[in-house]
Amino acid sequence: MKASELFVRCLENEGVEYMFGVPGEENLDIMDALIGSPIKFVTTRHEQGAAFMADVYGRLTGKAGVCLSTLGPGATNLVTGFADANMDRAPIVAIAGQGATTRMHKESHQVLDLVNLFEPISKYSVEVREPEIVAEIVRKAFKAAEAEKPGGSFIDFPENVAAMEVDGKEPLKVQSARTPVPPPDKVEQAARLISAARYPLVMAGNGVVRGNANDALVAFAEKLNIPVATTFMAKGSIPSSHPLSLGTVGLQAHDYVACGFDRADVVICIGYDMIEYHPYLWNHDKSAKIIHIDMSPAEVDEHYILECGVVGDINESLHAIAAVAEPQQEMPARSLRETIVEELNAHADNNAFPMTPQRIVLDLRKALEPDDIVISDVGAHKMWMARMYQAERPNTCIISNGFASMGIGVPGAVAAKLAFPRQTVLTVTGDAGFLMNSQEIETALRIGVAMVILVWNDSEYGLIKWHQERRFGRDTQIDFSNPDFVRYAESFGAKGYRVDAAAELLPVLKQAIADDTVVVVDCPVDYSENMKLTEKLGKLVCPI
Ligand SMILES: Cc1ncc(C[n+]2csc(CCOP(=O)(O)OP(=O)(O)O)c2C)c(N)n1
Ligand SMILES: [Mg+2]
Repeated sequence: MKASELFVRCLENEGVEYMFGVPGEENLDIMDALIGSPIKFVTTRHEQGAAFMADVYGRLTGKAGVCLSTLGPGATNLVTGFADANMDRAPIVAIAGQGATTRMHKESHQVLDLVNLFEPISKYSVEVREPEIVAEIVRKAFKAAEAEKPGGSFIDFPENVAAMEVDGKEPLKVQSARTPVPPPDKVEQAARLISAARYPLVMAGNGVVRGNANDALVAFAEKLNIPVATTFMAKGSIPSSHPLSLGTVGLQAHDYVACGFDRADVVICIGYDMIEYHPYLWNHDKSAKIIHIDMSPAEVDEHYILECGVVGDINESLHAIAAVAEPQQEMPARSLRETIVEELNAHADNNAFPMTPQRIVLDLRKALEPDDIVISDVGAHKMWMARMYQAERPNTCIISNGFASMGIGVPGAVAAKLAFPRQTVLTVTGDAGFLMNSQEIETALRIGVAMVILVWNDSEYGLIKWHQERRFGRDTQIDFSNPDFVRYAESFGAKGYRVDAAAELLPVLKQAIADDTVVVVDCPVDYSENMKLTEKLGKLVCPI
């Protein structure tokens, strides 16, 4: 068998369903070995699209998403999507063909040191130097990518090694380590702190979703009567409609939920990652007593000094602590929750056009079922989605908040629909982020994947304008003009609709979902709401 064939057998052994990528010269042997394999190859129109597809596939399934490129420019095009997965804790394995080992010691056409290029953005970056090590490398790459905290593995595969014969080797058994149970003394200490707390608050992060601890989180909160705020990447880990939910934290401005953190004496961080929401933003005076419950130890930060760290399986930790801690007699954040819910629904009947961000998010929620998946791109629209979209289930509102790269929306939606074909998949994107990877509309249509692309049209880099206005009171270099998005969609063979009045959005979204193909919805947005929010939150008097 050739090394490339063994390589593909190893990928099959890992349970790989899809491989996203662009064929090239230096991966000819790998592409050929895929013929007849149960692995479905999805040919994309840009390697960045392939990497974002692998990113979102990994985040939604917990199994590493796989992407492939050729050497040099193909591999550099993978970098952004790959780094996004790595910093968002999504398991991903990227493979690049490479020039032959006989020309890697000198200046040579398209040859770059890819192992070093990927080193700082991966957990494991390696070159296949000999055919005999293929099975070990593939197993190690998947193990590293999928182990807590998940991230990226990069495999550089020189073309002459891929073509070599290898005898007597086969894929290695897939084994995954179980997260150990937390130490009993730590459970007791956490329970004591919680029992003595006067105003405890939970901050749930993406670790809860990765650790499948959503039900345990809700049971913990209910048993102890403690309110829960989630980070952007943990939306839905407690249903937004739950009476103990305080919505989403992470907006840098002092939002309503931040009032809860101002008051809290004990903050219980569960699966929380400071990459999303820096502790100085919610523990500026370092007065909070922090309990860290996660699968891995806490990162070091002067604003994140622990009172108690409970490291182990999150389900086990939550059950064990809830069994012994004393519940709070009342939920002091009740009035805060009431204010937050009122704020979430305030624009339901706002007919202004261009539409307010708040009304767009509310109509979007009405158009989608609780299990449907929405993927946000990155921009001002992401802030509004994070703040206001009411997710009822985990992994139904995907937001990149580690690396936070524009361009994830369209390719991410392709992967989400492949992973969950029965759920409606919709991406919310800015007009700038949309054009960064809109070429993947062709991929989606070619492979028969339906999705709705809701473009918030402001002809600007809206988030940057928001920051410029906030900091300097004026803006610069953020305007651009857009193509006609309806005709652009139609030129691919997709459908396109333009929203011309606020009352049209909901029926247009319902129609777009029913169309069951790729549909672009062009929705003008009024971002004067951005600065209004900044001003309102600047003057916020806490309701508690
Ligand atoms: C790849 C990448 N480039 C630049 C940025 C910085 N950035 C964040 S949001 C943003 C503007 C996004 O504009 P648009 O997609 O139109 O969304 P809007 O803010 O208007 O909703 C920029 C340039 C980024 N996060 N990712
Ligand atoms: Mg924009």
